[in-house]
Amino acid sequence: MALERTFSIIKPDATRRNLTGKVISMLEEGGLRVVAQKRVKLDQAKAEGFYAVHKERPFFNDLCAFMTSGPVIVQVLEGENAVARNREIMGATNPADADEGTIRKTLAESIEANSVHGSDSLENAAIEIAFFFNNDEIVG
Ligand code: IDP
Ligand code: MG
Repeated sequence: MALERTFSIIKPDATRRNLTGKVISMLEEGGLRVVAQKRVKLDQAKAEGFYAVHKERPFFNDLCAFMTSGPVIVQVLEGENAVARNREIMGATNPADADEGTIRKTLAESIEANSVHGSDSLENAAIEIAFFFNNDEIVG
């Protein structure tokens, strides 16, 4: 087991429905600790930069429009195997495929408006954390 940090976003569909606290509770109950957090509104450039890896995908423009449609909560989560653990707590990308009890099964509206983002590897977690946070904003 390894203590890791991962990057998380509570997406606009969740902030719009006032589910910020519900999502944080599910993360904490899953064994993760919020060690940095802020509420921000992404602009087009920030959303496109964050999702640059998806720029050739057919849903890229819709995804960036969705992610700039309202406030988001960006977070650094810490815990044992935090990257994989967070992906388990989140559930599958499409809420229809997500396991019972996961955030996406419980809360998500659609494959796009799926309530949370979570890094998919330790390497990407470090890149994504640095995209939003300075080191002095992360307090473990
Ligand atoms: P992930 O968030 O589970 O890692 P990714 O494949 O990295 O899934 O996709 C990034 C985000 O793009 C998803 O969370 C979702 O919001 C959106 N997305 C993924 N696939 C589709 C799709 O087929 N249609 C619309 N939006 C999608
Ligand atoms: Mg992904």
